[in-house]
Amino acid sequence: MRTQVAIVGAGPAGLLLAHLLALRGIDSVVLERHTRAHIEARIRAGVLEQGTVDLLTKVGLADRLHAERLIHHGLELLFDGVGHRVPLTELAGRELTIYGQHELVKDLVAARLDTGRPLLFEAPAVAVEGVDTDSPVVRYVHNGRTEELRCDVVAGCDGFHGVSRAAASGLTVYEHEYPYAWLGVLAEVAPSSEELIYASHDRGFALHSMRSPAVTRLYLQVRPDEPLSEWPDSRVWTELRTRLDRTAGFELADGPIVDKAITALRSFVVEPMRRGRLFLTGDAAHIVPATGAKGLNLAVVDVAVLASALGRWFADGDPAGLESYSDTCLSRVWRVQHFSWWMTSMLHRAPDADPFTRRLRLAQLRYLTSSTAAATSFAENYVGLPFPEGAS
Ligand code: RFL
Ligand code: PHB
Repeated sequence: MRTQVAIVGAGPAGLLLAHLLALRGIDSVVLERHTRAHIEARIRAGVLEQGTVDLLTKVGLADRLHAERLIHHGLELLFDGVGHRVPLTELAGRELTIYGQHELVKDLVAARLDTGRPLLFEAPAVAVEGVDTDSPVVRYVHNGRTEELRCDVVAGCDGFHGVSRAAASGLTVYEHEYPYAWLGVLAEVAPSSEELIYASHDRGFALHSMRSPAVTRLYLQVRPDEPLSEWPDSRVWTELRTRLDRTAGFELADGPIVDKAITALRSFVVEPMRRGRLFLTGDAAHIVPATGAKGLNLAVVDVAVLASALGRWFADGDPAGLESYSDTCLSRVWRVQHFSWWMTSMLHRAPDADPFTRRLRLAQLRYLTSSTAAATSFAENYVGLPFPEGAS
């Protein structure tokens, strides 16, 4: 098989890239290791920046999103038993959308299949070769046979555990591990608050989020090595009640837990996000801790920049966009990396933290919730900085 762009991975990055390329008349083949059912059921992100929604709308992928999403204009920071609302839209002029990543993936898969262009499930890429030549090859397994996909360009959209990053020798890796992880649950119960609640408690961080008027998404800070078996549903609810407790007016409703998983928090960046004809996007190139709700939004910016650069290159051979791809994306990635690290450090309790560090975190929370200047800076980052030029 031969195509213009071989896309490894049918997560949000790979599927959106395929769509943006098709709009420019560029052929691609998408290879996905899992089944359609698996990727459409994988519970992950829930918060979309307005820039992300604007792009999805512009390219015709947001009909169901607009019908089903929840729009948020603020969030709550809870500490010392008192909630403080941050009016995000009032401060930063943009709104946020709550729409499950797996719902978006369903929309993207349907749009791709509608075009009749190739999207292969259960087709894991096993090697990406020849990225320093002008005719790279992706080897993949499909129906028990190893196949070759020849192309002009490879887009590595295969997430943190994918294979494409390994094909790019000479990258510099920047990494930071956190001494905690998130236990996330999805519960069939109406949200107990209209907005997200980020809670900093002496027992650790907790987050109250949602997916719809009938589904709540909740997270608890846990140890990275903690087995899921230590968290029966009853313990999850008790711990959430403790950490989300406040002096006045909040009752956490519980309901059946339909998904439960522990996810490590990690900061990770490779530089550059390119090697020859291989371009890395989204989680394949960078991971941010989930506290700032930014991973999916970053992936969307990467593929918007890449699609536009590939459009210019295939149309008239202009390499300028491809040459600046990595720098353009990394500039945003590092801003978001800092924001996510800062928000994570402010809200989590490190297991070995001394009383001095705890006081610093509290001082930061008090400043953020009492100074308009501090809250505005937070809001500007949380709602998402404007997309870079050339991302469309
Ligand atoms: P993905 O989604 O991991 O997709 C990669 C795809 O590649 C496939 N794959 C392969 N396919 C073929 N051959 C191979 N060898 C392959 N190896 C892997 C995989 O099966 C998969 O289908 O990466 P992508 O597209 O870059 O998207 C990134 C986002 O998924 C990620 O950044 C977000 O989920 C992060 N994130 C959040 N981001 C937000 O913007 N807002 C949020 O509210 C938010 N909350 C979260 C999150 C991530 C979380 N977890 C579980 C990591 C909350 C959580 C708990
Ligand atoms: C979610 O709803 O999954 C979510 C919300 C906010 C975050 C992370 C995840 O910061």
